[in-house]
Amino acid sequence: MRLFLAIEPPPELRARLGALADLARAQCGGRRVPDESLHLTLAFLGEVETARVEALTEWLQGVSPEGGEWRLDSWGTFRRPGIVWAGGKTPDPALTALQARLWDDLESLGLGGRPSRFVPHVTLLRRARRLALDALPPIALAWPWRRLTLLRSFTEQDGPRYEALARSA
Ligand code: 2AM
Repeated sequence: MRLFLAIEPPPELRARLGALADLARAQCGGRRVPDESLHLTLAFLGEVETARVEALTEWLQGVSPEGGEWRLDSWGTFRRPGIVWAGGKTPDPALTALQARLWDDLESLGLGGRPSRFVPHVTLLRRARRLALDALPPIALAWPWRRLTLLRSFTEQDGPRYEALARSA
């Protein structure tokens, strides 16, 4: 099954990010990520054998990050898949340290796929037709976080859907 580790936004922030996604959709076209799917990916694991999921779940339940507050102050794009995202102008040190620590653990569990760079972001649009961010308003949001979620990704006709399998302590 296709898995990833993410941080999910608290409800109020989820709605605010959804409002940003609406603004971006009006400006750039493409597919808006539904509110319930908005997340910050920390580690994309790809296809993982079912037999490994129990060990992953047990590991995650023993992880207890200190948490932090991620400041979102920037729009961004990934050109090739036409992604428009919200994130930080500079990488958040606590998230960067957490991502590195998670990959150390994941590699000890026998999982691969550590990316060469990590750009913390929340994908708001996919397949945008225009990557025109200049008319969008400035972003100033704070995201208090602590818990991590192991999510399973399904592909449905209208895009990906996610199911939470486990959470950190
Ligand atoms: P993103 O939207 O935060 O960029 C679940 O599929 C999530 O994992 C996606 O939302 C995407 O995160 C990330 N993801 C999907 N495919 C990926 C890949 N091939 N490499 C890295 N991350 C990927």
